[in-house]
Amino acid sequence: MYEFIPELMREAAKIMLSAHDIDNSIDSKSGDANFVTAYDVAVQNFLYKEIGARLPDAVIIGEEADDNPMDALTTKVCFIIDPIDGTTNFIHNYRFSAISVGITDGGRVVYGAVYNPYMNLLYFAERGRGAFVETPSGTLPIHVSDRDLPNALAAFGTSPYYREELGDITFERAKWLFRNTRDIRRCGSAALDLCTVASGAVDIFFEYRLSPWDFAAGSLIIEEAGGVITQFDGSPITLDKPCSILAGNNPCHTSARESGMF
Ligand code: 2AM
Ligand code: CA
Repeated sequence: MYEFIPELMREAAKIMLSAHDIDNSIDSKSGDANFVTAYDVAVQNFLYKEIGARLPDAVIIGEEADDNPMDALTTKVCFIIDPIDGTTNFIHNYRFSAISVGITDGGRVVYGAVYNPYMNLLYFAERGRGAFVETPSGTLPIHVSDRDLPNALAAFGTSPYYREELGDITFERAKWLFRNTRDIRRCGSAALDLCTVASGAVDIFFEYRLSPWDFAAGSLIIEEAGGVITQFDGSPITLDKPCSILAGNNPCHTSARESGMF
């Protein structure tokens, strides 16, 4: 059932790589810095069409869809798709964005794949079978690091679309991590942030509010890579609505939680 997905994502990414005149393809959604381009829509349409052709009964939830069948999450096999995660990077030609495809069964993520076409890295995981990255020189297993917080590299997202509400409290936590780790990073794609945690480059990541398409695939990739992903208060992430995300290796996730900052 999953085998065709990586190939489909590589095909869809050609639409991203062919992008030109992106600034003129922007349409802004509700909220600050919440952009969608004609390319987001084209990648999503391509994935809907191709998945629908192979699995006519598949339920698909996509960031750019007008009306998502969230009710189906608990009962059906669902695809949760972010056609371009890191849209602001994409608009600026920062070349750090990804396609994210998660599959849920009975409300649990059972497969996830995140493809960064600029680096040609395709991260994927199937529940119970570990996490891997397909690189130009072969497929490698990935694992979270074992660094503790003082030796950690920390990453965070700024929730720019809720900057009035979440800006200050986000940067307070980022400042705390800056003081208590080796350094901090902000890459602009939550799906890729989760993959950098899964592959052990980054040790702890947080963002105040993300949507299921940002983290569905990455959450399984982290768990299968031996990491932990929860909301700030330690409760399970929600696939049917936005939530906070705290993800890391076990020691860093535990230290962050015990600090009282999250
Ligand atoms: P996007 O690029 O697909 O929009 C940036 O901080 C991260 O937050 C990106 O992964 C971005 O995904 C995501 N994001 C953007 N708008 C969002 C919104 N309204 N709600 C939740 N997450 C969002
Ligand atoms: Ca997106």
